[in-house]
Amino acid sequence: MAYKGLIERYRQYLPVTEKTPVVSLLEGDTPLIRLKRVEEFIGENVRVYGKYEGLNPTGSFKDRGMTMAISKAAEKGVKATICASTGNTSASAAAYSVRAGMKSYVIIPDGHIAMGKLSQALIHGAKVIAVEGNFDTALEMVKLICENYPVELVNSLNPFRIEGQKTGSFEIVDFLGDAPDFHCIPVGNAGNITAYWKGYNEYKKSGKSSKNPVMMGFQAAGSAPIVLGAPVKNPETVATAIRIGNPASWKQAEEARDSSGGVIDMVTDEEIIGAYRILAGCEGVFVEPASAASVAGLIKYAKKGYFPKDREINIVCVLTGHGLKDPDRAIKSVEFAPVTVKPDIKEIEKLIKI
Ligand code: AN7
Repeated sequence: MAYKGLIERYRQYLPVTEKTPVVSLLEGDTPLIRLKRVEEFIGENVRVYGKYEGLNPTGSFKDRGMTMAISKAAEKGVKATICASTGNTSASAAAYSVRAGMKSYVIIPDGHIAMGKLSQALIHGAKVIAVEGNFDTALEMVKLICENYPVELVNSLNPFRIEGQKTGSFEIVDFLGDAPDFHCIPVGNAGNITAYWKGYNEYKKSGKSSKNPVMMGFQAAGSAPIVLGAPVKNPETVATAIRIGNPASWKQAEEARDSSGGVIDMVTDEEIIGAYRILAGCEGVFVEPASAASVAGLIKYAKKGYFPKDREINIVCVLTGHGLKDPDRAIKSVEFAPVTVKPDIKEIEKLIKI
């Protein structure tokens, strides 16, 4: 049967009824790609998979939550949505809102949004407001607006976002036949780790899996409030998507870590860019820097000897967003620029070494 989006596929696990007008762009159903070159860093007993969420309609995992949030908003008769965003939420909110005939407002930290994401919010017709300050300031502003205006909050504080995003776990279990042993994921506002953990637990309860994975969340070193145990006033990282100093789902992320026996740790920008280049340059998988935090964390923990050697294990890394979101970073991350030559075949032949 033709794929109809994640709400239709997982309807029985989601808070929707026949009355919910489903707003979908056929999100979800993303591939789990075996990452054999990454496995070389880990060990022969390990299979590593990347859940390539960059293949969602707006290029990130946010679409999973947004199809739910906007469908439920449409059910209520909402006319306008608002979010604070490091970029991907705004791209997704703008696309799904316009599809549902709603206005969308997005508040972003001035000067720290990757070009691809900003272009999406604008072309989908969102009213984009840049505030001086970071994501955390933007989210505070959004919460205040929501107290005073009839506008729907579509950040992951909206519980329907988490409901939609938990389907990522369902897809992983459906593909592997059981939950993986370890689940590595970037952590920013901590909605996604919360959602995956909820999904794994619900699937286990319904008998679809026999175990839960150990949850391993990774923040960027310059934006690691959960690791440090205190909000970070001026978060900094090349991974602008996770440049967040005071995550909304902080407690839930700690809960996922503690009840799975996992970790929330940090990776440096250097480690993030290293993993970013391995994924694109060795695996053919182009992700945005924040997404590479999951693989950077995996490599860091493999080096420490964290993973068992005495049995076969499956590890899933969530690759949360597409590399084309942030083309500037890709160009800055490589040594070679295009070489310009005269239109002379000899000139070109000099550069080709086969
Ligand atoms: C590619 O768009 O917070 O821990 O406003 O875009 O659920 O916040 C994005 C977050 C990881 C972190 N990877 O997820 C936003 C925003 C990518 C992201 C995260 C984000 P959460």
